[in-house]
Amino acid sequence: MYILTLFPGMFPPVFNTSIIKRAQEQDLVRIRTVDIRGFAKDAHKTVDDYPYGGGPGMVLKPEPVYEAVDWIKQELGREPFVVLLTPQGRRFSAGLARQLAQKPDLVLIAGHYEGFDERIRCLAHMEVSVGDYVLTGGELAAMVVLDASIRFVPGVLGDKESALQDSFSDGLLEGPQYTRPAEFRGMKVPEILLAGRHEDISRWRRKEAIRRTLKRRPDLLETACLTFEDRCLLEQVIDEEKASEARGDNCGHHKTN
Ligand code: 6GU
Repeated sequence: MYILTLFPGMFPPVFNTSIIKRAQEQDLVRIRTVDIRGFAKDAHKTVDDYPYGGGPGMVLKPEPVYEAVDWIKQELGREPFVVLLTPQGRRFSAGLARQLAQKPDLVLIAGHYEGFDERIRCLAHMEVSVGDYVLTGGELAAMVVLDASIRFVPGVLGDKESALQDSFSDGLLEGPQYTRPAEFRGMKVPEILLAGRHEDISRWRRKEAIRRTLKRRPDLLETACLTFEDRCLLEQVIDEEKASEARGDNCGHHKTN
């Protein structure tokens, strides 16, 4: 995976830490940052210029970006899948992360400044945005895309951490988790988790995942993959929540927002 950027210095602290570091050490992924400025032709290493027609800010020039992508293609000897990071792109998601993780060669282009020359878009197979807000540059977005995608590369996470158990992988949020102590400042861990009946625990976890999704992201339930049993749990949760609302409780030890 290649990241084209004007600020390669932003990446090492992120990539040389934790899971991404381990994935590189195990040769499961190879990440290289490519400094766009290195492909500027003139003595001043110019990568941006004034917009034609006037207006504020600077625009990223096309030549160095094209040159950089050409150089990557030559090095690879194959056509990479090129992603342009822009707030105008397709909204990033777990599904897209999974798709990108399957690409053998990925190039992420992180623009900066007010914008980039429109002709840079022609280089990209896909434009991706990480959300409806504007960042000062595509670097943080590239880190988000890379981090979320790497988790779907086989072997990067252990079985226990598997991305397939995460929030969103089956369209649901994860339920609550606890560790010791069993009681902390009056807040108790649910009895069922302490009792050690594994079937009950699995069922409770699934039910609480459904409850959490219903309360926080009901929109996700419309597209989630729910089994018949899940739908029964959902019915139960809806009834329980109605009853709880009628009683006016604030659901256990968590403060409601
Ligand atoms: Cl990909 N880039 C920038 N600069 N801002 C963004 C974004 C990307 N996604 C959301 N905001």
